[in-house]
Amino acid sequence: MNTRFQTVSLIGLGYIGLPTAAMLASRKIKVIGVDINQHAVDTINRGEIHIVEPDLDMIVQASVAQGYLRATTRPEAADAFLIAVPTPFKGDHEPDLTYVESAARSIAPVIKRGDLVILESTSPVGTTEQMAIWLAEMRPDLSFPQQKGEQADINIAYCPERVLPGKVVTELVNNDRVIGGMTRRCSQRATDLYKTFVTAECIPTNARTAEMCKLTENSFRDVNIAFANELSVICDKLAINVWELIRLANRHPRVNILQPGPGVGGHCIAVDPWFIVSKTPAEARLIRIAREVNDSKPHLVIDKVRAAAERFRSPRIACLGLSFKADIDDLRESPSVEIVQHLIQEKLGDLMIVEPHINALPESLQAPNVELMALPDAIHAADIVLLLVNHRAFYELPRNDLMAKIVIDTRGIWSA
Ligand code: SAJ
Repeated sequence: MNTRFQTVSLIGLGYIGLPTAAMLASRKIKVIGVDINQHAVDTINRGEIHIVEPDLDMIVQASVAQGYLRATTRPEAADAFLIAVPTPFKGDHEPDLTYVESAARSIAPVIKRGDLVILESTSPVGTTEQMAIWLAEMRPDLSFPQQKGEQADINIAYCPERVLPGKVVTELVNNDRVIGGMTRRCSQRATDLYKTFVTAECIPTNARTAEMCKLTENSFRDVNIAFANELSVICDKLAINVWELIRLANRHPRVNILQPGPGVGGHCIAVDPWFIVSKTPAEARLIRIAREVNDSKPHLVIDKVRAAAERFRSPRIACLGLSFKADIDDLRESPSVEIVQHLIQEKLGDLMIVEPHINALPESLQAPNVELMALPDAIHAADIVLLLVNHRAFYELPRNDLMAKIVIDTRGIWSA
C-alpha cells in the first residue's frame, strides 16, 4: 500500500466516483466522498448505494462500516482529489464544463502544498489545463504545473475511467489506465495513487493525449456501431437479415462488426464524439456522420411501429426494455425512452412497458394508456411486440408466445 496518500477525496459520487471511492477505501485508504446530492450522501453514510452496479453494495457497506469511507456535501482537506462529475453538453452539442468548474472551485480552498488533483470526467481536450487555471486563480499562494512545471506545489493529471457499466468493480481493477500528467511528476504521483487498487498497467502520457484518448475510444465504438446501424437500414431495403449477414461477415479473420440496435444511448458513447467535433468541426467529418447515423436510428424504429400500427384500430403495443443497454437500470440518453416518448406523443395505441430493472415509470413516460407491466401479461395482451433492449429475461420468452403477433425486434435476439 502507498503510505503517501493517507486521505483521498472523490468529488462526485456517481457511477464512476462511488465505485472508485469504494475501491480506494477497500485498500484501507481513508476516503472522503463529496457530492452535492444530499440523498446520495445520506445513502452512502448508511452503507448503502444509490445506483445499481453489481457487487458495489457489499464493498461500500464494508468500507463505511470499517470507517474508511465517509460522504459529505462539503470538500475537506485530503492528499489527493479525484474529480468525477458529469460533463454533459448544451445547445448545439457544445460541452458544458460547469460541473468541472464548480468542483475545481469547491476544492480550491482546501488544497495544500503537495496535493494531487486528478480529473477523471470525460472532457474536451484542454480541460485539464483550464482546471489548473481555475485552481491557480483561486489560490495565488500555491504554484501549479503551468507555472512551475516539475517544481509546482500542486500536481495535476487527467486520468480517464474506461469501465463498462455493469462490470465496473472488476474493470476498475483490471483495465489499463492512461495517466495524463501535466508533468512527469504529476503522472508518477497519479500512477502511485491508482496502483493502490489497479492491477493492470498504468501508462503515462500528457494530459491532452489522455483527454483525446478517452474521446477516441468511445468515438471508435460509435463509428463502428454506426456502421452496423447503417447496414441494418440497407439490409431492410434489400430483404436481408442483418444479424445473419454480420455473423457471416464476422467469420472473416479480420472483420469484427458490432451489433445494430434502436440507437446508441448512455452518457458516454452518444456524447463523447461531440467533444471532438466541437473542437475540430471541419476535420471530424466521419465522427459527426456516425453520430448522425446513430441518432437517426430511433426514428426508423418509430416508422416501423407506425406502419405496423396502421393495421389495427387501437393496437396494444408491448415495449420491451427502457434502459440504454442490456441488464442495467440506467435510462440516461436511452434510445428506447426516446422511442416510447414518440409513441406516446403520436397516440399510436395502448403502450405496455416491460422493464424488469425499474419499479415505476419515469415521469417523462407517465401518460394515460401507458402502463408498466410484467412480461407475460404484456406479451399476452399485445398485438405488436417491440423489443428495444436485449435484457436476459427477454431471451427466455417461449417463441410460441410470439405467434400471431407483429414482432419488431430491434436487437435481433429473436430474428437472428
Ligand atoms: N450498442 C449497440 N451495438 C453494439 C454495442 C453497443 O447498439 O454492438 C449500444 C448499446 O445498446 C448502448 C450504447 O451502444 O445503447 C453504448 O453501450 P456500450 O456497451 O457500447 O457502452 P457504455 O456506454 O456502456 O460504455 C462505454 C464503454 N466504452 C467502450 O467500450 C469504448 C466503456 O468502456 C466506457 O468506460 C464508457 O463508455 C464511458 O464511461 O465512457
